Amino acid sequence: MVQKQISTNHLKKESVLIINIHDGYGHIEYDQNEIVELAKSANFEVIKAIDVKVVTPNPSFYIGKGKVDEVKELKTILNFDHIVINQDITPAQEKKLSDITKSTIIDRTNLILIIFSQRAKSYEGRLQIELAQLEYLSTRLVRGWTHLERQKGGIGVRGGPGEKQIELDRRMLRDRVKQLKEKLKKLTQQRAMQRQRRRKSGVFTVAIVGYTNAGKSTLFNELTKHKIYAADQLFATLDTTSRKLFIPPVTPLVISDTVGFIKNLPTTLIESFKSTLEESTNADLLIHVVDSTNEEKHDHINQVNKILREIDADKIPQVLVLNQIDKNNTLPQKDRDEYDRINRIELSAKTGHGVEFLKQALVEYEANFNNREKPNYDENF
Ligand SMILES: Nc1nc2c(ncn2[C@@H]2O[C@H](COP(=O)(O)OP(=O)(O)OP(=O)(O)O)[C@@H](O)[C@H]2O)c(=O)[nH]1
Ligand SMILES: [Mg+2]
Repeated sequence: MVQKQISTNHLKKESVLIINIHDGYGHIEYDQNEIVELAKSANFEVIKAIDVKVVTPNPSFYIGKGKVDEVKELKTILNFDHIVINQDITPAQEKKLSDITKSTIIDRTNLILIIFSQRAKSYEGRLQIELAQLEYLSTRLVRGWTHLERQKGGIGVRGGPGEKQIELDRRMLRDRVKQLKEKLKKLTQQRAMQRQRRRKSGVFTVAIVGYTNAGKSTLFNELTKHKIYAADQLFATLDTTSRKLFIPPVTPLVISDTVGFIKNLPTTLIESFKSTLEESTNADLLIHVVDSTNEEKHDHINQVNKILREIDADKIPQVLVLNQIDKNNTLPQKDRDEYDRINRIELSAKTGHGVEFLKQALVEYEANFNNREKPNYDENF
């Protein structure tokens, strides 16, 4: 039994072997670069990535027996700490694979949970990630939750507490889940009240949404001259930040930077982060940011729209922002739809080129939204 625990704030980087699953016909469910980026974003050192063909999953290990032997051999040579697998495998397969390779197994959901737990800064964010982790653990009965309690933020605990211990853990887990849900409910109500106040005052609210690492925070910073952490890593932003934005001479609005989306965002996370995601659901306009240089950009756009549908935000007007045009040296551009609304902008959040088109779009949407004589706001408010 492997007793090793995945710590989430590594002083010394822990190392991982990545197993990329594909079906042998060039079809891969997940982008291979993405799983490497996810592992790096979780602060792991990626020692090696191997491609493994799986046509029919092996019931015991998910990957075939021959591959299991290869991984065992790699373990003796490379001595990595954990195995990251770009599939969500069953708890039973995970346990068998872990025992035979003497490594902790981190599936895609667990990896995303680890990143979220490292990033959560706000009180609400921490409650949300703890809830998501516990919901994830509750499906994996062999894991000892009490260990998690001792090491806050830790996840992926292996080890075999006795039956009694598991029962005890289960009860504690249920109690804690209940407690967390109650605390989060209160916070959600507070947020709803804040939004209601905003609505009453007729403030136009805009949410910047998009795939992780598209450049949402960079764009938010460029628009608001704020300094949110923006970095070349997945899920750099976890907590929603809202700022008032005055576009001279008249438009006052509230703009929010939000958590990034990813393909098949684990449902435990969607559930737990509902109130954060609701910041988008309740916006009057969405700025959907895409990294225009990413080969997977069409898939990313579809994935983001899919999640927006899941959180009932798909009816909100959207401006698609194709970001990072500086990388291709192309010129900023704006397009309008059949109602003459700006619906697509090519810009660079980094250099600021084309951001004036976005500001123009915001002014127009806001004017439409309020459809009223606008008061003369002081530019320097
Ligand atoms: N060259 C170039 N790089 C950009 C541009 N916009 C963002 N980036 C870079 O892309 C990376 C991700 O940017 P962020 O603003 O953190 O992206 P995000 O969408 O907020 O990402 P998450 O919060 O992790 O979901 C950073 O390294 C930015 O410097 C751009 O217009 N041009
Ligand atoms: Mg961000």
